[in-house]
Amino acid sequence: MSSFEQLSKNVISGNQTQVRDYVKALIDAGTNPLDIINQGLIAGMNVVGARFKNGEMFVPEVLMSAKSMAAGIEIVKPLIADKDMPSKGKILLGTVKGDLHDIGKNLVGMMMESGGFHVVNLGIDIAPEKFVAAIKEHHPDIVALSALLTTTMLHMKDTIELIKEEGLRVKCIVGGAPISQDFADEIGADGFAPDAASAVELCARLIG
Ligand code: B1M
Repeated sequence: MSSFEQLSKNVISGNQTQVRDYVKALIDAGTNPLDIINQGLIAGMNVVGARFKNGEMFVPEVLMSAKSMAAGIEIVKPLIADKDMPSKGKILLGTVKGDLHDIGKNLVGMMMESGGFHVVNLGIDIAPEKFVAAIKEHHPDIVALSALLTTTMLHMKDTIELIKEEGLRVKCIVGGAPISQDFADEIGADGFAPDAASAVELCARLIG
């Protein structure tokens, strides 16, 4: 098994210590840092995303994998100029107004980062005006809204409406346990993702 495969394997199993060790060994061997990210870390997370989607991996395991991936990235990042850091696009992520649930949203954020996107995570209880201000500050390609309550999901509509009223050209996607494709269509969202892995695929489709 190649060193890249061993690194991927440890990302999949969520072994942070081994991931750090393999990344350091690859760096010591003079490996291109971008290859470490693309062929080792991201390759591993791609497998995790697929297994999560198929119900072969569960939330705690995915979080361990995402943390392992982040531990590897931390070591490699200083070796890469910002301009070279692979980024498929910028995503602004937040849980909507009145909603304090963030476990799924953070999982989505980690998977997006692992998938090569730059993520600005605004946190929880984000009012439409705050999303608008953040879009003006960060100029994202996509705004990703999360809601876990049937009451707060209505604020997704308010948020999308305000973004449109302000004339901001950005794609809006929605997700969270009570959200459906029908609801997304009804409120004029550009997309809906039922889980973290699908959210990464959706972003790649919308940007690419
Ligand atoms: Co609350 N809660 N909660 N809660 N909570 C639910 C959601 C609930 C279904 C429980 C129940 O009654 N069975 C229910 C909602 C009912 C409804 O509206 N229909 C509920 C309620 C009622 C409440 C309170 C009102 C309870 C009260 O105070 N009376 C209150 C509301 C607080 C508020 O937000 N204002 C409340 C509070 C809390 C805690 C603070 C205690 C805690 C949150 C802690 C935290 O997040 N830091 C909590 C929790 C943990 C839950 C449950 C048990 C678990 C949620 C979770 O983290 N799931 C939940 C019941 C349940 O789901 N079994 C429940 C795991 C997570 C990985 O999944 O978040 O669905 P999920 O994310 C998935 C997908 O949905 C998707 O990808 C993720 C990964 O696959 N996804 C996206 C999510 N966001 C996305 C964004 C995207 C794309 C995909 O971007 C486009």
